[in-house]
Amino acid sequence: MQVRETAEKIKRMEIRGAGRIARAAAEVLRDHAQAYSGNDLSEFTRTIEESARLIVATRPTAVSLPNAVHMVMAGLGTEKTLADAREGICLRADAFIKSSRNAVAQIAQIGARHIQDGDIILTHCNSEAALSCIIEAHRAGKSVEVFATEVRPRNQGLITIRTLNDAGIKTNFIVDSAVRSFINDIDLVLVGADAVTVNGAVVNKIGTSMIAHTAREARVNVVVAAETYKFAPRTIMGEFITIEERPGDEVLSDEIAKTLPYVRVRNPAFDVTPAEYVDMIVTEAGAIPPQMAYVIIRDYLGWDLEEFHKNFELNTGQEE
Ligand code: RI2
Repeated sequence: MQVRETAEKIKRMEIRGAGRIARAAAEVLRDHAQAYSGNDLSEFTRTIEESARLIVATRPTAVSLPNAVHMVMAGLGTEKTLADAREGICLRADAFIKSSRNAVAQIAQIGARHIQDGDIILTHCNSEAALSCIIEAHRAGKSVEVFATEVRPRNQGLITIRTLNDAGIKTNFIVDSAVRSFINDIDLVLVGADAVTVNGAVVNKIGTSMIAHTAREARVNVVVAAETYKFAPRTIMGEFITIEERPGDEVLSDEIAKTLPYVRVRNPAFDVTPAEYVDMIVTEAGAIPPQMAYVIIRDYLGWDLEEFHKNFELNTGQEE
């Protein structure tokens, strides 16, 4: 079944990046709806809901994933016929995918304006949104140079340097622990986000908070590029973002680990950068201070507190 395959790919990070996994989720729900061969509306609803739960449960941190699924599922249950329900899923999935791509393109335009000619930018991990700003600034004729981290343990930095290289952007590749050694050469830290909480904290690849702290100490601005669907509505209700802890063998091979019975490998995939370490979040709705996160949740995700209680609940069992 295609939904299971996509879920596995997201889990294994063959499909990765907060925006990409959200679009993959919308795509697979659409394809599943199209492929449904029965003629029973309640069975259709059940099977789509089951798929939605399966997809949401793949990775717990990137809130783009449940937000995308929520947008695709909204309305299911109110539609009166199977044809309408199927069409609804397909239309909403396509609308999400299109708006997600547009959002990245708009972020590129807005973010590029915050990059000055001659800037040296530090980026961490592989963020489509953050890279789009750098590439757009370069395309607009600004001279930019990038420091890209390696990003242990999954080495997403390799994807970043390839993209930057292909765009013809001068790039320095450094190990994660070299950030403080180069911070005084940096004009701007520019990263993506997996989630932004209502108090403006940014959840992103492990190491981001250390980089932001180092940048603050060196008085270097930290800018986050994040589509509005990466803001986390449920944090209004006091929910925490679950930080995914991935298997230890991503860090240390099982072969070595089994010779070290007293050693436990810890592998959190993300960390939290408090709002006070973030100067600006560039969204498709504009560049905002992190303290405005609530406004984005209210105005762009349209999820108010009352709606929470009415809405389709994806009981993934991941909440803390
Ligand atoms: P875009 C990634 O997570 C990184 O943490 C990256 O900063 C973030 O998603 C946002 O990526 P992972 O899937 O949506 O590599 O901007 O764990 O591409």
